[in-house]
Amino acid sequence: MAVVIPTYNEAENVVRVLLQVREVMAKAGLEGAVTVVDDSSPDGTAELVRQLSSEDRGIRLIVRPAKSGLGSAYLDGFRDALGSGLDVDVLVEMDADGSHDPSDLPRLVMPVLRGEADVVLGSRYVKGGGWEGDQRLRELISKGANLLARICTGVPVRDATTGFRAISSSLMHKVLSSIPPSTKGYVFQVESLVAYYRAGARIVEVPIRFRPRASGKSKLGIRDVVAFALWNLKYLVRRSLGLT
Ligand SMILES: Nc1nc2c(ncn2[C@@H]2O[C@H](COP(=O)(O)OP(=O)(O)O)[C@@H](O)[C@H]2O)c(=O)[nH]1
Ligand SMILES: [Mg+2]
Repeated sequence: MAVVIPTYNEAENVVRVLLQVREVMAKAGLEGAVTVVDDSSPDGTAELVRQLSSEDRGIRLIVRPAKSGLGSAYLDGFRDALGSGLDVDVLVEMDADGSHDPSDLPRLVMPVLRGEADVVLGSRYVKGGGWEGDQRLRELISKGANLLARICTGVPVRDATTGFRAISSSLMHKVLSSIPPSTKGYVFQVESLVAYYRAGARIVEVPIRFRPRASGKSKLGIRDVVAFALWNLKYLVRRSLGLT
């Protein structure tokens, strides 16, 4: 497996999450690596990861010259994993900030490894999933975003914006070139999901508890929310006109 973690200014979080991911992988017998895609964070995130990667070959680092968005970070990480020559059967998207619990990893990847699913979404909106701590505004925005995405794209899932997911490598091979690298944040999550769905992927949801970020600030803001709404409305129009 290959876990891809995009980072921008996550120096206070990245070491903990990497060590936890590697521990969970070892305990569950999941072979592979975790790759951090850092956009030259001014807080020195990459140096911390480089240090760890010199001690553990299962920790890899890609440094890009400038902040270029979540979507292209994931795509660069996936391309690297698929081209690494390692036997990668499943790809995982995960945040660095502690919102995603590394101990959920086995539940996320096993359906893909067993051949039962092509995409597994870590879902806040199926039984057993949800939000931890005080994140009421984010929860409200997320629920609105998911309602909009379900109406506009027609993809029948509960949590289309989740950033904790597993994707089979063979599916990714098929769709990678059709996912626009330009899209950011929440749009990337929905646009990639639409690509999987249209490729005929078997998509399942497993419950996750989404925790507040451990330290630092969210990089996604009101602009991303507006861009998300506009993207969905445009998609709805194109879909209604039979243009997609
Ligand atoms: N490489 C890279 N990582 C990013 C960028 N924007 C966000 N991230 C990372 O993507 C993950 C999710 O971002 P976050 O700010 O927590 O979004 P939120 O959880 O929706 O508030 C975190 O690990 C961020 O450090 C970016 O432009 N480039
Ligand atoms: Mg976050």
